Amino acid sequence: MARQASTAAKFLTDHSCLAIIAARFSCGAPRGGAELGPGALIDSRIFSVIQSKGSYVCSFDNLSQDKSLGNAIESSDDSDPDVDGMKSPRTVSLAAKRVSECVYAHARQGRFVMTLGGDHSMGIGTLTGSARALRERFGGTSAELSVLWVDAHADINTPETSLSGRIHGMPVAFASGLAKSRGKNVFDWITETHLINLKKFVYIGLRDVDEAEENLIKENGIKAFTMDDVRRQGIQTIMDLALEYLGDRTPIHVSYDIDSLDPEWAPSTGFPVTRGLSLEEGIYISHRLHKTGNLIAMDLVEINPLIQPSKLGKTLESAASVIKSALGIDREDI
Ligand SMILES: [Mn+2]
Repeated sequence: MARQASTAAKFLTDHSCLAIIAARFSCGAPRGGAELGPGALIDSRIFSVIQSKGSYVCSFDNLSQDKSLGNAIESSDDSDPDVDGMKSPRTVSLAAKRVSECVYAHARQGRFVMTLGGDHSMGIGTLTGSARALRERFGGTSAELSVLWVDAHADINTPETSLSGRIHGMPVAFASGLAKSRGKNVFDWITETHLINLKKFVYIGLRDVDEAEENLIKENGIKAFTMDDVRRQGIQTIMDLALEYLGDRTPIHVSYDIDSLDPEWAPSTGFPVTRGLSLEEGIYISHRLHKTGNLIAMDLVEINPLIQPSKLGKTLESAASVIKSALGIDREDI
């Protein structure tokens, strides 16, 4: 019998189950490798450690580009031509839909859902899956989803503002409805019930944001703490402010891009940016989220084992520390 997690999670009902979704996709990114991230993390045996601590029983779902998308859509340019500048739009849409359905199925049962990426376009799937499950479980706005997006990048471009057309830079736009469906098989599965509320959304760690993204953040009144803010005020104050902004009675989904950490701590990622969070700061964010008792889901994305492979071990260790802390393991006394 599994022991209950140390801080009772208020919005979970199945406290003993940790639903792990391996989102082995890189179709939203300009190069491959991120699809290998979930396997590398699982092989590092972090989840065996988590199970051995007795707090959770882990279940695994494997979603992958090869197997789950099958022959339905080939990701080659020929069979999945650009739509409004977006690259591989149907492939990414279908992958995100599968992630969304999988997250939803677990979250609907009141389980903690941990999605391992994969590129960050899968955030479209994770956030929409959580938002839909919570609307069904609690109805209306009484327990509307809050999101903490921990990332060097804002990932809020729309197809119109994106310079690259890569959907891993657009998940916040699609999950919030800022970017809409582009016709058949291009995010047409996203309905009102899937959408997150940008008034209940906070960024931490930003330091590489396009001008268009800055405008979108301002126009939509989104709470954003940059790395300059973290350096000026300290991570403790930033977390105080972030949690105060989101409020006490709200389920929280954290979407954690490993590139929020400084490349010193997480070199094996596609778009590293200097001046990032220290590992200690990254762990502190998770720790504070755990302590709220409101955390219901976590994404840990953008580990790319093909980049700086000799430093993959360090990247995985950092990711494991951040994950364990979010689950209340090993960091009880910070
Ligand atoms: Mn990201």
